[in-house]
Amino acid sequence: MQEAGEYTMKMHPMWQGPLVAPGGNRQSPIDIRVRKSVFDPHLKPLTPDYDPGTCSQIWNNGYSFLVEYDDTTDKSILKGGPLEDNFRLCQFHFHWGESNAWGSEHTVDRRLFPAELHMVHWNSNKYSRFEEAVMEENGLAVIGVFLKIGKRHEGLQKLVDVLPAVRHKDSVVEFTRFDPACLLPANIDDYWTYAGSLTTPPLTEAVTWIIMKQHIEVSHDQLAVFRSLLFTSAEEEVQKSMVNNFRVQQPLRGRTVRSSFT
Ligand code: SG7
Ligand code: ZN
Repeated sequence: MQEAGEYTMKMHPMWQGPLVAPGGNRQSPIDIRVRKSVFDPHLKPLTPDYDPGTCSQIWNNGYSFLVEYDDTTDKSILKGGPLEDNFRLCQFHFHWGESNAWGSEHTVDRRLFPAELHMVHWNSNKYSRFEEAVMEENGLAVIGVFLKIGKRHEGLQKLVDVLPAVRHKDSVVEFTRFDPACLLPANIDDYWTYAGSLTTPPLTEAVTWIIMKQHIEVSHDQLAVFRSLLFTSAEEEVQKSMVNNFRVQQPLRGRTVRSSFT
């Protein structure tokens, strides 16, 4: 599975050019070894405070689809948990596999999930724009949520319904009033956190990862709609299904994964 992912990444145009893996010491994603994670009693509850009114559009960027939020003000923010500052929500996206047997970027005791949600936030106390924060050590906070196959997710369905409109790379449609909190699991108090990187170029080591212990359930049919998206633009002759858009796992290199729970 991992080879399939690596292959996709190597073949994908986004991975060509100067932005190759910097080979740093805190790259993502990683395998979370549950019994090696360290309970930290000082970790606070996470307090997302999102305004659905900041939701603006969906964009197929040729790697995933991004649900983008207006981040010119502090209206949709994340604080608490391992974070000292306020982090503004700018977008969320997913990674998924061609089958339900794999697709997540992070794993838990080597267990793979069919998909993983990433909610991307940048530090608005220290920086003024995402582009600035992405280059800095404490610039970004990404919440990761694993998706499992089960019953249909009603909140996600609103999104699934508009995906056919962004089937091709570079297509964008207006998408408003979507509450990102509806995609979080019921229990957000239990999470793992570690210092890592973006999993796509520029792969900068700017991310405080917050990985939810509890997964959310989506139906097979909902994930099938993700898989009907394309890596390719409408002009390209050979169309390629958007699947296996995950990065291979990276070495832990002495990092500690902390948990908010015992
Ligand atoms: C940055 O990292 C951007 C995103 C990218 C994300 O937010 O580079 O890409 C663009 C074009 O906005 O998201 C799916 C994707 O390409 C990757 O973030 S992640 O580390 O959470 N996977
Ligand atoms: Zn991601």
